[in-house]
Amino acid sequence: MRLDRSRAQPLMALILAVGLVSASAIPIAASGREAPLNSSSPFEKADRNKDGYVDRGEAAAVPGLSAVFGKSDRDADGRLDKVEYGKALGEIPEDSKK
Ligand SMILES: [Ca+2]
Ligand SMILES: [Ca+2]
Repeated sequence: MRLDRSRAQPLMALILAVGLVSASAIPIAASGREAPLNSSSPFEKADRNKDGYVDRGEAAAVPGLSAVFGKSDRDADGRLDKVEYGKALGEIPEDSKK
């Protein structure tokens, strides 16, 4: 009995440690400056009509985006594709995102 107990405890500690690490890794990864690329991506949300671009009207719904729209529209076609949108989000000052 004593043998089983002393062997089980390090194993339990390992399982607990692994569980803690994998549980805490998620918030750490998500707290980065970039928007998380999960199922509800900000681009999909901003692209209301699902044409694959965020136009100025759609950008108006995203706080701070209108101010950086022109700068972020690299090919000047009047709309942001996914790459441009990602860069635009990086351009928005933190205090205008709230
Ligand atoms: Ca659109
Ligand atoms: Ca563009």
